[in-house]
Amino acid sequence: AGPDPVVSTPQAGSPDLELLSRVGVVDPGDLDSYRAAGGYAGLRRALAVGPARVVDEITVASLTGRGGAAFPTGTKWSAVAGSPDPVKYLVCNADESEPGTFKDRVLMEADPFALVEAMTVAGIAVGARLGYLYVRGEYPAAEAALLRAISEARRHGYLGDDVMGSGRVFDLEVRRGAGAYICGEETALMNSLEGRRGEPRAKPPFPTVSGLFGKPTVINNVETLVNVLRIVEQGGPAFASVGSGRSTGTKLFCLSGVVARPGVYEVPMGTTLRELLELAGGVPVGLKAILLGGAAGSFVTPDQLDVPLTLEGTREIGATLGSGVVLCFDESTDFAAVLRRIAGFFRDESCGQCVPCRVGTVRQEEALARIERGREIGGRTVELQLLDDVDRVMTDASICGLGQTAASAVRSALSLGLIGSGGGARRNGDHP
Ligand code: L3W
Ligand code: SF4
Repeated sequence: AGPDPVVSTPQAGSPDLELLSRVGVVDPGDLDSYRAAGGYAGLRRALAVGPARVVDEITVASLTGRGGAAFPTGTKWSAVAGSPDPVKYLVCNADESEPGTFKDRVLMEADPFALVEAMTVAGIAVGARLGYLYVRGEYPAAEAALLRAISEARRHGYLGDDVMGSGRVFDLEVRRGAGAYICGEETALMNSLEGRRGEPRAKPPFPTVSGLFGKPTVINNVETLVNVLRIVEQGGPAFASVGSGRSTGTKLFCLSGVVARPGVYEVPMGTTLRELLELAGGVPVGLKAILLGGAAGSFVTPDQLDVPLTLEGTREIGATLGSGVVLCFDESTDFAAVLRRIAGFFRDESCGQCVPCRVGTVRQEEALARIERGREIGGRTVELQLLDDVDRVMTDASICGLGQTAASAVRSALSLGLIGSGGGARRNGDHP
């Protein structure tokens, strides 16, 4: 039992927590162990109160997406539940690939029945009879745990033609990705599920209107879905009472880098970055900057550690919670090399469908490589101006989030002077 030892969860099994309370406690391969820890109480209640009430509870809870964009989950569910189309789908985006993100992996490997139960609640609530779990290709242990859990759930009547004797139909299928970051973008993921190239579609239409196979589709991140269980068990108002402002509930953060105890941590929204670091052994000695939110996020500096970890709080300092990445760097870091590596990642992972991203990610990496090697063409100011121009074009004209955020970390590092002169670069948050 317990999580894969590669990913540390220092708080695993703490009864005070919601998302991690069963991690390391339940045997991920044993349905009885899950039921003994309170499993399937959420689905039982959801079936008792009915789909409309469940959607209401999710809306009242103000649950927002935990994959990075923080869109209100209740809005998505209401739209699909209200669609007259008789065929609808539920999709779980488990293609966790944002560099520095490993929270969904812990949930899937250590508590897979929770995701299966949560998807059953979600599917029945929005009127879908089939759900797909799209699991990152590099997560074979998560896939195996989910396949086992689904098969057990089906065998015991928690999935299938008569879910828990309610007469309701819902089942799940697992699909494994093939290593492309872009397939975490929801419409590229749906194309991949349909057997097409994993390229994003233009939005709108949003998946709630035309998603998988052109049908109304709810697509949610793993952590978002697991939160659903607590909401149906305790009610929307109880969930909304935790957190701060628009940011309700708890959030998983992935701490890595020079932190003393790296791993996945769960804290109420509104906890400060400093308090989170304290849980992981304290503010690292010689801390220089933290990449918050992922490669598509921004750097924050030690004087910003009192920022509350909420959507609003991070926005105020030009950052984002993103998918919960907290990647710590100390003074020995060669930030030019880090930025060049991030830029190389986006260049590699761009699907190439649109010019601003296909060309911009290459130009960005080239300029950063020249800066890293001290081989600037026309001097540092000219290179910074080029990066700024490329940033503007990618942010404004790319089709999807990859191109739109490919310059985000670079922009913030330049504005904070992490690779020397910040001249010519915008400040964190100056640009959408
Ligand atoms: C119905 C409307 N639905 C928006 C839906 C939309 C999507 C969600 C968010 O992600 C983030 C970025 C990075 N009616 C709607 C609507 N929706 N308007 O809301 O939409 P959007 O477009 O704001 O964002 P997105 O493209 O889904 C971009 C992050 O994702 N990212 C990396 C992610 C990596 C992970 C991971 O590894 N776990 O999450 C890269 O860009 O932070 O903010 O469902 O359909 N009117
Ligand atoms: Fe593909 Fe990049 Fe355009 Fe997104 S922004 S569609 S990843 S080329």
